[in-house]
Amino acid sequence: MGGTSGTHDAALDIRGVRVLPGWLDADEQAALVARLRDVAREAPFFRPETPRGKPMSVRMTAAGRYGWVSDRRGYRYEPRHPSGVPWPPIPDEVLAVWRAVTGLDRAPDCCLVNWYGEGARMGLHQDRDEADFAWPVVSVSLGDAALFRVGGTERGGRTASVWLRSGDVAVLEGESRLAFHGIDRIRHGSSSLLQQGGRINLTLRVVD
Ligand code: MD3
Ligand code: FE
Repeated sequence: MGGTSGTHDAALDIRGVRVLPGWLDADEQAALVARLRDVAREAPFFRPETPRGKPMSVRMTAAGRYGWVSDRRGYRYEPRHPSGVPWPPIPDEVLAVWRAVTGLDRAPDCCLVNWYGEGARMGLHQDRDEADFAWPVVSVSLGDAALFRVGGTERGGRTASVWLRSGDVAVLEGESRLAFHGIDRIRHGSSSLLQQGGRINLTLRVVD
């Protein structure tokens, strides 16, 4: 997958985040979307609430041993979808991306699926609900382009931005693992990959 096709651009480094533009070709992207439809059939997208009860603009679901959820009880990993069903397994095609870009034998525990419709965004935050920050995080972008912003490990520091496009893969490891990051906006309608439009981001993490 990806690296074998030889058609993608050279990796770029943005504040320690390794971005692999065009890692997935169009057929690979379409295959992933088909697998994600299967996931969403078993574990439907839902709109999490912040602990203060504000609905998030991003819709979410997950696959794997854990999914990330947020509601008035706080942010946390859970072994089940809010409906009570276990999360479906992470699709093999997704695991293959993780193995190819990390070289790790250890599989991720969680494939968070974020779906950004028109106007959805994600504010600057750190990912720190996992037990061991030595494991990398891998992100796969599908559908509309997104303006991704990443800073340092302190809130309020200098940030840099890059457009993530469909098929791009980002690897967060080392110093970038605890960087503040977010999605400022989506270029709605910039891709026709998703029937419903918008952007899907897969975030692969080792949780415990
Ligand atoms: C940088 N998602 O789900 S993925 C998230 O595009 C999240 O949906 C964004 O941030 C999205 O938590 C960004 C890229 C990403 C993921 C984890 C990171 C960037 C990261 C962890 C550390 C630094
Ligand atoms: Fe994050």
